[in-house]
Amino acid sequence: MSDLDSKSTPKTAVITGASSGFGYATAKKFAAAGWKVIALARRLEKLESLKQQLGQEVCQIREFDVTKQNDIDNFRRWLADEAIQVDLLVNNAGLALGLEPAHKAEQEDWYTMIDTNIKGLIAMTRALLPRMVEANTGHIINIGSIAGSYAYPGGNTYGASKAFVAQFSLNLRADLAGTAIRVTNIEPGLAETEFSVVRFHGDQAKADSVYQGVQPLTADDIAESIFWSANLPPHVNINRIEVMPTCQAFAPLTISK
Ligand code: NDP
Ligand code: 8X3
Repeated sequence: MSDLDSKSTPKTAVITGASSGFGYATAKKFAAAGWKVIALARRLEKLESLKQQLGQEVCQIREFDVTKQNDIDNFRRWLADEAIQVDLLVNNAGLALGLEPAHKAEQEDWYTMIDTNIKGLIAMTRALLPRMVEANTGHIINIGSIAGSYAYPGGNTYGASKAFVAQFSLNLRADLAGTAIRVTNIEPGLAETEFSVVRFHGDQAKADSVYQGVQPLTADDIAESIFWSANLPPHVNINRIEVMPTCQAFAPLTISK
């Protein structure tokens, strides 16, 4: 392929959790810049509306659950059958469930977070990485969280799952040394999406109160960080980006008397 051809071939991004929040905004951002987007999530009707906005030439959608190995295997086979080379995998699908202290938290919620934020993310990576390595091109952008670095009450398993994402991202870099594959972990702080509605099991009023009186990050702010990381020259690897709204900072350590 000549330089001219490679410049005119649109790149392809696979985005998990593209039905709302960061994933949705990221799909729109990349599509506007001429990328092809493969948008994955469980809620097909939300993906349909994304596809309608972006056009079917640009956006392919798939009802997809990152916790289902079958969905991942079928997707990997489909990519190979269609000879689609993935330039960017955004491992964004994830969730927090509950904000109770550990001794009151629902164990099922913990398992769901582990299945989605950890097992889903590693399974997607394991499925798509071999063809990236084979072609010696590609980029994996994981969506971690500041909760993976800083403990807060009720963060328990959610924060731990994002700490996993941080270390897994670094370890991927170690394994991929000598290849052209890039790995980035983006660690947002408070951002207004469906995140809190999900965390509080559909309690919209409780979710709204999280963002009342402050200016949180927006999904577009994070899409911008993802886009910037992905569009730097190939010799530049952003290892991690920690991004908070200005209104958020660090609590002092607690001393109980
Ligand atoms: P949203 O709830 O708006 O979006 C989460 C997305 O993940 C949805 O598209 C949802 O789609 C998808 N998803 C959840 N479970 C699954 C699953 N099993 N399979 C496939 N898709 C799934 O929240 P955000 O956009 O805020 O969250 C995106 C990521 O950012 C998450 O990993 C979250 O932990 C992280 N994050 C969020 C922050 C915030 O304050 N908002 C801050 C730091 C990190 P569907 O339900 O249709 O499957
Ligand atoms: C979500 C960010 O600060 O709500 O990952 O834990 S925070």
